[in-house]
Amino acid sequence: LPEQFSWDDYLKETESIAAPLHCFKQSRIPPTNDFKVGMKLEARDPRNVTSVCIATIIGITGARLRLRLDGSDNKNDFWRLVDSSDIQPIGTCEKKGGMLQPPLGFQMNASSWPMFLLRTLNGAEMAPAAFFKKEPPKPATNCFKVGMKLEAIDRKNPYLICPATIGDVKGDEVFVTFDGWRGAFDYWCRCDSRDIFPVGWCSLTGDALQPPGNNVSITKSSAKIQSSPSKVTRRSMQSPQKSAPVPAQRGRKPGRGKPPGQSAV
Ligand code: MLZ
Repeated sequence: LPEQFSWDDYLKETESIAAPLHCFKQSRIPPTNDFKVGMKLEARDPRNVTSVCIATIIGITGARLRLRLDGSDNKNDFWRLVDSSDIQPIGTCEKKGGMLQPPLGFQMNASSWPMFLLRTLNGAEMAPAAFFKKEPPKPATNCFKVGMKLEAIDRKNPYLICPATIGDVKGDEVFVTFDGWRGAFDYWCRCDSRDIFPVGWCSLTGDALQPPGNNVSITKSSAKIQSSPSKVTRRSMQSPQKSAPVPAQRGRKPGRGKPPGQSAV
């Protein structure tokens, strides 16, 4: 069996520190996830954020729900924290005077939406209001510093949470770099993004934290053989930028897209 990833060891090996809890828009203690597969709720359509739609819980992972919009296909599932402001109990939209909308890419004729809505809600198991948790407050400032470690959602594979390093800081934004993946999955996000978590989050929620990519695990085993890691080993265990600068990706935004030969899935 492969050795289990340990943040304690990894922080020592990489001589780095974990980003402090107060940097994140996450609750100090992850919210409990009482939801069950099959329950329905209202969710903002990620592809059409002015629409509130009906969603069904397809899966549960840690403090997150895997959601599928009713009337949509199975190719556009998305994940939300139980304390996300993007989800609410069924009936909330109507109470606020709004109307439930068909999802972008509604599979049927638009004229069949009212009947579809009635049918999908008929006899549905609705997620109880008490299961929805209040969104945590925003951090007062962007207090991330380059080199700090964190856990982050891989936006190309959003079910995965992976070890990451702050690669850059600009205003309210941070550049999230994924350890061991040579820049292929890196992205900029706001410091109050719900996609980034403090070190230790997954072990608290029961999520499976992914191990760092190969660029790290290879050097990790060589570090053991050599008893004291060489300079090269140490550097390659840090964030991708510091170790192996990714060749300029012409015509692409920095951090988006992948270097040749590396598959996204
Ligand atoms: N199947 C993919 C997963 C990569 C996940 C990387 N996360 C930062 C691959 O092996 O390319």
